[in-house]
Amino acid sequence: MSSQTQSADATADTEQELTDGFHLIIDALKLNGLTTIYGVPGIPITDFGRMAQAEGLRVLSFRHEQNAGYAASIAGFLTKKPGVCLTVSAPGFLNGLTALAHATTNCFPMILISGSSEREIVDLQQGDYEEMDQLAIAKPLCKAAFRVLHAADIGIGVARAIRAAVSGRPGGVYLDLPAKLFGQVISADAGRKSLVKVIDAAPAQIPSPDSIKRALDVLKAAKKPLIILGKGAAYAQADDAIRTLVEKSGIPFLPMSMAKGLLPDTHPLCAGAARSTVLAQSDTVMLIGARLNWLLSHGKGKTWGSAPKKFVQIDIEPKEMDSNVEIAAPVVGDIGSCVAALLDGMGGAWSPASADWVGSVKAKREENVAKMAPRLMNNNSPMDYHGALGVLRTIVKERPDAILVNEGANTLDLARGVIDMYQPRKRIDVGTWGIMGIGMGYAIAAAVETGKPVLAVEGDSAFGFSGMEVETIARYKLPVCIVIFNNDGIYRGTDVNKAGDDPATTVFVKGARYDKMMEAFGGVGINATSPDELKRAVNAAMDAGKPTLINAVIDPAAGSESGRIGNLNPQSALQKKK
Ligand SMILES: Cc1ncc(C[n+]2csc(CCOP(=O)(O)OP(=O)(O)O)c2C)c(N)n1
Ligand SMILES: [Mg+2]
Repeated sequence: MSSQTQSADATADTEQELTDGFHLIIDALKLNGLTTIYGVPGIPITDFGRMAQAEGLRVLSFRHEQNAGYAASIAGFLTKKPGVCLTVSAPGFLNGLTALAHATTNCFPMILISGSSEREIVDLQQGDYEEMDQLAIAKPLCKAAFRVLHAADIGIGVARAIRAAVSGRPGGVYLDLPAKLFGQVISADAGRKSLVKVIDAAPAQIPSPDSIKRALDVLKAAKKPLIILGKGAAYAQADDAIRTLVEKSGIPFLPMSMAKGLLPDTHPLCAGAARSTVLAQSDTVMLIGARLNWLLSHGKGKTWGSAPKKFVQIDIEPKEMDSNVEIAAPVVGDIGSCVAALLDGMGGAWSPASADWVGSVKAKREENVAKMAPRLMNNNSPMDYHGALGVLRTIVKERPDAILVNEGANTLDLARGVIDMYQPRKRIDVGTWGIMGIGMGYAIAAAVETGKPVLAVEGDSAFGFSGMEVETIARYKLPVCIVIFNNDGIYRGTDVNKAGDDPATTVFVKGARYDKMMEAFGGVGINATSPDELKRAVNAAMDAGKPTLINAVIDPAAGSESGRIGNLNPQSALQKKK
C-alpha cells in the first residue's frame, strides 16, 4: 500500500471516529480531576451516570438530591476541588438547589449539574416533562450559572464552572445541561480539541505590602490581641503557616466551629474554653477566614464588651471588609499568601503577646474546663448530654484522624464545646446557616473523599432530615458510625400540646429505636442507654469500620430551647409588656 493510500485510510478512520455529549462531559470532568459524582439518577441523566461509572468515575447514588448536594458541598471543602452533584430536571434540580445555596453561603466550591428539558418547549411554556427555567432560578442562589447548548462547548462550559467555583471566594456553580446535549454527536477529534484543562484554577492572590504593614502595626500596638480562625482558614490548607503565625505571635486563638483542630483545642494558646472572656476583653482581633456575621454577634454589642476594638481581617473577598464594623487593617488575598506575608513582615524579632494577657486567658480556660470535667464523667441512665459527650470526647481524643460530623441544637452546641479536635478539617457541621440535614450527606462524602472513619453525632430531629441515606451508607459499606442523641424531640421531648390530642410541635414518638433503621439495611444497630454502653458500641463500630447506627437514649428533659441560641427566638412586644 502506498503511503498516500495509507494516509487516505487514516483520514477516513478519523472521520468515522465520533463522540457525543455524554462522553465529552465525562472526558471534561476527568481531564480536570473531578472523578467523583454525588447524585440521583433519572431522565435525562440515567445513562450518563452509567457511562461515567463505566469510564471509571465514582458515581454515588443517593436517595434524595439534597443529601447528594450536601455531600458534594463538603467534598469541595475537604479537597479544595469542586464537589459535583448530578440531578434530573425540575424537582431533582430544586432538591439539589438548597445544597448549592448552602455551598455558596459557606464558601465551599461545588458544581450542581442538572439535566433540563427541551429549551424550545420550556421557553414557550408548553408544558414539557419536568419543565422549568432552571438557569434563571439557580442564578440568584449561586456564584455563577452556565448552560451548554452545543457538544463542542462542553469543554469550555465545564472549565468555566470549575474556575468560577474555586477561584476567589469559593462557592456554588450551576451547570445546566439540556437533554438534547447528551446525545449530540461530533467528531472525536474535534471533541478532544474542545476540551479545556483549567490551569491554576485558584491563582494565589497576594496581599498588598501596605496592607501587611498596616496589619502588623495594629498588632504591634495591641495589649490584648486575639486571633479568630474561621472555616476559610481551614479550607485554605495553610495549616503549618497558620500554626507558625499563632505561635510566633503568641496570640491566643479562638477557632470557629469548623476551624477547630487547625491547631489542637488543647494547644496552650487555644481560647476556645474562654470564649466570652476573650471576646469581651480583647482590644485587637485578627480574623483569619472568619466573617463578622451572626455567629460572632456582628462584631458588636454585649458579647464584645465595652472596650474599644480594632479589627484586622484577612479575607479573599474585598467586599467582606467593613461588613459590620470598621476594619482597621483589611488584608485582602488568599489566606496562605496573607499569612506567609505577615510572617515575613514579622521578621525574627517579634515580641509575643503580653504574658499577663495570655496568662489570664489560660487561667479562665482552665477554670472553665475544670468546672465542666465532673459533668462529663457521670454515668447516668438515661444519659444527659454531658455524660454521653464525655465518652465521645475521649473516643475522638484516641482517634484524632476520624472525621466528626455534627448537627442538632443541644447536640450541636454542646458537642462543639465538649469534643476537642486535634487535626485540621476533622469537624464538619451545620455551617453558616445552622442548617439541619447535612448529616448523612457529609458523612458519606467525608468517608469517600478521605478514606477516614466517620463519627456522626446527630440530634434525633437533625438526623431525620437525611435519615434515609443510612441505606446509602450500608450499600456502599462506608466506615460511618452514626450516634443519635435521642431525646424524643426537637430541643426536648417533654413539650405538651395544651389544646387537643395532637402531640406538641416539638416532640416525636417516644422511645423510638433508630438503630432498627440501620439493621433494616444489613448494618449494625445498637441501643445504648448509658455512657458505658455508648462507649463500648462506638469503639466497636470505629474498630470494625462497618456501617453502624447507635440509638443513644438521652433524658427527654435534658436539653434547652434552641440549644445555645434561644435568644434569637422572636418575642412578642405584647407579651413582654405583661
Ligand atoms: C433546614 C432546617 N430546618 C429547621 C431548622 C430548625 N432547627 C434548628 S435545630 C433543630 C432540631 C433540633 O433538635 P435535635 O436535632 O433533636 O437536637 P436536640 O436539641 O434535641 O439535641 C431544628 C428543627 C434548621 N436549623 N434547619
Ligand atoms: Mg432531639
